Amino acid sequence: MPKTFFDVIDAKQNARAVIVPIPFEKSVSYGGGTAKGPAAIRAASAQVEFYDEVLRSEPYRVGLTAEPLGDPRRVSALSAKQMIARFAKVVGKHLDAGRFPIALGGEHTVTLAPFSAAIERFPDLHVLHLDAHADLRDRYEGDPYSHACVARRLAERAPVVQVGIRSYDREQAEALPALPVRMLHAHEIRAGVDLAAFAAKHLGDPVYLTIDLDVFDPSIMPSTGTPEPGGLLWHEVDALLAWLFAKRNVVAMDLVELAPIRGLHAPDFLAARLLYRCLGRRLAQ
Ligand SMILES: [Mn+2]
Repeated sequence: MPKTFFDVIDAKQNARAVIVPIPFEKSVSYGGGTAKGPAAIRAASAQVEFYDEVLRSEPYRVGLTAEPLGDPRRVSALSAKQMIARFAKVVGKHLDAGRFPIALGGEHTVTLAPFSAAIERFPDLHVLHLDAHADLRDRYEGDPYSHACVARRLAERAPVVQVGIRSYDREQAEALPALPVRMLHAHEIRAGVDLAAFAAKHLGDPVYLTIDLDVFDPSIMPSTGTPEPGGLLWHEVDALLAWLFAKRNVVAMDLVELAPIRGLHAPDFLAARLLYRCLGRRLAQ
């Protein structure tokens, strides 16, 4: 068995966190490949040191388990509604067992599965959404379940705080004032607006966290379907996560939109490292 933190850190009986791969890819708008994201993160996770130098601990020791990787073709053959229903049930089962679920996409639409499970159990849920894109379209090419509409679907059910945004159209800009959405642009962060202070002011509790990996700058995260220049860097995102997990009750999260590029390992490793850091920060609570 390969030495991966998906495999090695398997404590099914008393696991406090669970990784739920959802290799679903349906509504590609530019580059594809997100169905291969979970497998690439698992492969990269074999290289992650179990000792976290920031947290000064070995997060895996508190117990981590994972659902099977799943077959990308079979999962992607589901309709979005079927995918949401199936994986909401899987995530709900783990929430009821007291575990912290992290779903791995797949395209951003997969967020609606763990989010649905979470808000059924935490009706007062708030969303923190890290992304380059606002994803606030009501429909995209006629599809309300397109990855380009995910934040709009979330905002129908919970207040949303968006961070790192640097791409949306006029229709979304005009819809924004009427939506329960607070947006912090990437250029405002670069101009010195403090991420944690913004979140502290606008983000309620408990929290669902969704991270579209294209929130990172393409220089460190080129492996996404729709990269945008001017993104966030590793320590900026980690500082926000440090604040978040210390100050809010994060009940579930996802990491989506990794579209691995063959032979380019650094972005896959970034995703694996981010996953491990989130687990460590959550389980240290
Ligand atoms: Mn995005």
